[in-house]
Amino acid sequence: MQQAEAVREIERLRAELRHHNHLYYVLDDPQVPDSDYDLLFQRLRQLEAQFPALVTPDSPTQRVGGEAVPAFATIRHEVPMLSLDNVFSADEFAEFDRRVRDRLGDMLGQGGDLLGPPDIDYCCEPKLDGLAISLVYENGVLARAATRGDGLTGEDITHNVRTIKSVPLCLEGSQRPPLLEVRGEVVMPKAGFLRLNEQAAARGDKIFANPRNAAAGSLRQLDPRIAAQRPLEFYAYALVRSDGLAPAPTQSGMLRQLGGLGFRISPEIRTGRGCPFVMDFYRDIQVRRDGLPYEIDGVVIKVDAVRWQQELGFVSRAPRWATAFKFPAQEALTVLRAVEFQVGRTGALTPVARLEPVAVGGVRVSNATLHNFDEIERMDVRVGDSVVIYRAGDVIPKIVRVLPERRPAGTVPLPLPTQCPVCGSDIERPEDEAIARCSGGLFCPAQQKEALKHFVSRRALDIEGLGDKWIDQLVEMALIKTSADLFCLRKEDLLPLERMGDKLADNLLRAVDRSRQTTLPRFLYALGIREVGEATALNIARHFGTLDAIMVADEAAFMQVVDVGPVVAESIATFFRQPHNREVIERLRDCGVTWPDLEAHGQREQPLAGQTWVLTGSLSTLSRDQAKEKLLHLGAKVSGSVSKKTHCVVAGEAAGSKLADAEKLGVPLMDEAAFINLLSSHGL
Ligand code: D41
Repeated sequence: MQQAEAVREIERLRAELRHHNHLYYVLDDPQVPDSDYDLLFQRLRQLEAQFPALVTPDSPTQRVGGEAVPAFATIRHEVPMLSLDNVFSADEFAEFDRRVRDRLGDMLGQGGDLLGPPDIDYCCEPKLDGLAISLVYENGVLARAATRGDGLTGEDITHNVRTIKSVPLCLEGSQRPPLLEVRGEVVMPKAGFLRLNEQAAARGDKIFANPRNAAAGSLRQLDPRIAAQRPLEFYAYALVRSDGLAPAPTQSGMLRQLGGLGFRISPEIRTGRGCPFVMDFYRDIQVRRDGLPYEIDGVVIKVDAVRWQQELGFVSRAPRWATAFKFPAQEALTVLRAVEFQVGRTGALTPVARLEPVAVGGVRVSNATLHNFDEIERMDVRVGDSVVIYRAGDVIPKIVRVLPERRPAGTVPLPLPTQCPVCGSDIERPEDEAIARCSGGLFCPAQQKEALKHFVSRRALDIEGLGDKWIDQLVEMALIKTSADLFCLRKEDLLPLERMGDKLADNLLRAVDRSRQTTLPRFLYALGIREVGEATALNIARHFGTLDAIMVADEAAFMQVVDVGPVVAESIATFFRQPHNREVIERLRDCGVTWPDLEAHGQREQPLAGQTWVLTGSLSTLSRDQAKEKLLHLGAKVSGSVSKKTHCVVAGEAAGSKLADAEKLGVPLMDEAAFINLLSSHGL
């Protein structure tokens, strides 16, 4: 191929990839299947390898993370990065609004007006809890990215920011302004943060206290390949320099302009008039806070008209025309009173902090998690210490910091137990692991209780009414030890329990009886094998079909199951090798626990092999990812767009253009009920 021809094809590929990137990462609306995207990407990579001189820094191939930098350079902000003043209550916001109107009233000569200064239009934005950064584009191409630093100079983090998919490497649209500077927030979405911490915990690595720290830590890497693997997103909120572009007359117009240039803008932003509008916005966002994909710590309220912003100006590096209206704090300072160690189903010891009660974000907190032994050692937390606790949404509060300067005299490092606090068995803690476990196995009453609670839970054998308090009593009175003992319980065993009555005992026994008839996936899940959740249990059941086949399988055989890797395979194989586990299983079968065998599918049985399916709209019983996974299981390809070749479109609630496409092309449609039927007919 001639260079000239390569230039043309490379340009075409880049334009197409940029377009799909924008649809996917900025607009959340992919239009082609991932596989199509991959093909374009590979073709571009191939051409760039063939013609290295044609590689440019704004090519979509340049996001993966290039060379590490030796150290961070400093960058001076041509336009200082301002900070925001805070208000914490409706009254304080009303004062802010009053000040704004008084000032504008004076300046506009309306100060003495009988009606007083008019209501202000405000642009209301969620206050993303991430890191403020600044991006400079030269001739439409990302040239530099910097942290806020002290507002005047920040650190050069261009190498890391290039890896964030929602940061355009090259501006959208036909205009190529010579110079453009955009400010915004880098955040790590909650889901990505949880996944990142789970992976870190599994490896015994340090975990991040919150998504903001995780985002900051990711941007502070010298090696961009690390940042490239972190789930970061960028939301733009200000255009501070734009040579050659007509300036928008309002903040909301500027945000639309940023959207047009290819930036992601928070979909929550609203504009409206006066204090009542702002208060409604604040309360609405506060209510929906836990459901948002990223953490926010308040809202930012900005005078919408740029003309009035200019009239209002700044005081000591903060604009007079904007304020952060914060939610009540999520962090609080309190004192650690004691630490207890709880033993979980698999013997894992979780340190639980007992605290001097304190209000965090409007909720009274007296317990917090310390995660594991590593965390205790890392923080050197001691009884009597002042600690900072953090509570986000519906998750368990955690201790994030110790304040050593407030440590009282005479404290000692927290002794870590070497014996299980419940059964006295030795505690095992492999060298390279953060998690310590009781070695007592099912001899440990704590593990017995947790294993039984799991066994009877709704998604396992579903023994209705057999709640935690009954299990606790039954184990404490030595009436049951293992799940098989449940099926030997008689009425006279139950009646002596505290708060038990004749009728309740009958109901419980009936529920136990009913649970004998179950399914193989439920039974496998109920066994409580480490690493085997519901999805894995289902995959194993479908792969082998019968429990006998599972009980003779080895690690290599388990590795053949969909989504089962070496760690999971080892865990399953180890479980079935233990004689006492085999014994409990035999007893359960003797007690009449039974299920219909499944057809062994292995990996090959794929009824939808060769078909392409499309999902659109939302399903009430499955997430998009779950639905996709199940279709993949059945052998289908799942595509993002409808074409003549599509075999079927599954249309959920509020299905949009894809539904219309399907109708136009005459592609078969399926509603949620029919789809669920199809899945269950294949045991999914
Ligand atoms: O979401 C935010 N964290 C956010 C921060 C936002 N939505 N708007 C902001 N606007 C500004 C001005 C008005 C100064 C352009 C900000 C920030 N500043 C900001 N973030 C960190 C320091 C200042």
